Amino acid sequence: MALGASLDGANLRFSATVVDEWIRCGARHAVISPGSRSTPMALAISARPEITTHVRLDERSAAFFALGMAKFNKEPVIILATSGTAVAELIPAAAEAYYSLVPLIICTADRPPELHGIGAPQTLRQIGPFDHFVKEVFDPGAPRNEASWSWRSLASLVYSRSLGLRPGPVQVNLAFAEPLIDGELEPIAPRADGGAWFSAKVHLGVAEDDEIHRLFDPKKKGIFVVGAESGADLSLYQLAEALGWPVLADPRSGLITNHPNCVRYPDSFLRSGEIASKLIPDTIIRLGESWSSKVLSNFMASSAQNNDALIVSLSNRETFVDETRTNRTGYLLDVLGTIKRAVDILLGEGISKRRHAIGDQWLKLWADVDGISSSIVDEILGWDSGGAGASEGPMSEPGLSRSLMECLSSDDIVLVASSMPIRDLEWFTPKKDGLPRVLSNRGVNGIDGLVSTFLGIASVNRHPDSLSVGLLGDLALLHDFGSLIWHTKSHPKGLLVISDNDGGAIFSFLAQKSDLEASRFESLFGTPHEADIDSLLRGIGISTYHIEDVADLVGVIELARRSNGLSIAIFKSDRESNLSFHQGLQDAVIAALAQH
Ligand SMILES: Cc1ncc(C[n+]2csc(CCOP(=O)(O)OP(=O)(O)O)c2C)c(N)n1
Repeated sequence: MALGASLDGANLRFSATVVDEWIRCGARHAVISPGSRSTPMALAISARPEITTHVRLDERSAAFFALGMAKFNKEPVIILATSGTAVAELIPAAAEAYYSLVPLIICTADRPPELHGIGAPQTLRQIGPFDHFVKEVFDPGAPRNEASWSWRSLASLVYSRSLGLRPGPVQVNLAFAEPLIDGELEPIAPRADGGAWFSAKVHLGVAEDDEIHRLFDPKKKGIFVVGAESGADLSLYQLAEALGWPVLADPRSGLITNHPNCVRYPDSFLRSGEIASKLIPDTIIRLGESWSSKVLSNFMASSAQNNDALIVSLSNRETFVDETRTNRTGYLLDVLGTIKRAVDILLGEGISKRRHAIGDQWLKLWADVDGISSSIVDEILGWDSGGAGASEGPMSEPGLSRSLMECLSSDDIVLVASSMPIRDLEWFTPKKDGLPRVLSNRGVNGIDGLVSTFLGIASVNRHPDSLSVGLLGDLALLHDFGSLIWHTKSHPKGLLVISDNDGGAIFSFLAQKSDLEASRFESLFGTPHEADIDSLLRGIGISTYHIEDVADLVGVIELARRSNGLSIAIFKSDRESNLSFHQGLQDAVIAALAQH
């Protein structure tokens, strides 16, 4: 059916072909923000039932929403925005996606070249705004039927470039000449077998056996430090067991377990210089992204600088974390295959039996201080790891993070904000099996776009037994409050937990807090918001729950599980007591360690 005055039909035929090809590549979700110039692509996307089309007015929210979906599914999501400032609104999410290696296909509708530089409305230079935040910019120019032979190749190349060894955003600038609706949405023919026109395959190798012997030397005192997206799985513990090395795993790694080699509280016990000096390793094997703990990264750096520890990163993505510039080698390889091969080699050689003299003592040193730290953290946060569960009483911010991890299951998912929540979660998540999956926007650590990222995650988390939970500060909520005002009746099922300490608690932990006079600190850093969050939410039809203790949290989680929509729970805290609570907790751990 003709959709409008027919010219040569290239706009719609091009758009229909590109979308058809993306579907053949695997695309399942698109987020569209309204605008006129993007019409051909908006019509092409929304015409296809294989793609779930999400419409979001605010492009900044739209892009973060797409980011959340892409993070959750680890597959590219299409974003479509119109020309002009709409394009610039996509930059924050593109930056986060670029640095956290999340695939996005960012389509920016544009006017054709002849309308640039002459004062045409809503027209700006669209090649360049993303600068370093996209892997590649595709600018095929206004669609021409003579170039239709290239359209499927273009689309599949765009898709595959968003993936690969370094997934990330790509931009496709779509110049459309008028009439925008110029014919029919009829794609040109696909490949005869119906498959994608082009796909890129990546095959990473396993480390050579002699390399494995050098890396995983049971005569050495080694540690594994594991963060998000490590490429490893629980078989790492077989290797750690064979070597007698501890595994320092953060909640985002998905590798915290009850295994004896799992070490959970390095941020607490490495604050003691005396303890840290006894734990200096010969070898540090880093897997995945960095932790937020400065204590841990300083420990690794000083082990390398002062004691010649060898730091090696293993990665199956084209990126190596090295926040203190102390890595000696980075290996781009099949991480899991290498771990499994190392286990075979070490067990085959009976290494695990021979290493006892070093390995057992070395592991015991770590396990002992971790155990002492654990008992103090448990006691102060009111949790009995022995099985009695939570004690009664008011909760702290660390207690909130800890309790959340205790109360959720491995089917659930948590998006954690990059201010205090990620630190509390990293530092106080218990050592136990069956923890939820944890995601965060740690590419560039923005406190922006977190509500939209959460809504994106929740909207694709369709597992009936899974609850999506977001743990955010009050400023992060208010920063992205606009995302909540749309589609309030169709928000996805999920629970947002807001730690409301009336401002940015994280700044209380910095030197600015002690160096500046209180009023200056408050106005520049603490930034109390003076907003009545309950009323704001009520105003858009969302009622809130309040959490004061673990029982409240358990109740709210149960309600959220039964609800089909968005639940928001607020935990009222204050920044001063949060600071002293943290200090008291760390002091208590150090004091307990000193007694042993
Ligand atoms: C987009 C952006 N702007 C500013 C910052 C700097 N910043 C880091 S944390 C923070 C305050 C966060 O406050 P809140 O969300 O309430 O969390 P809390 O610190 O209380 O845990 C700010 C402004 C940032 N990371 N990202």
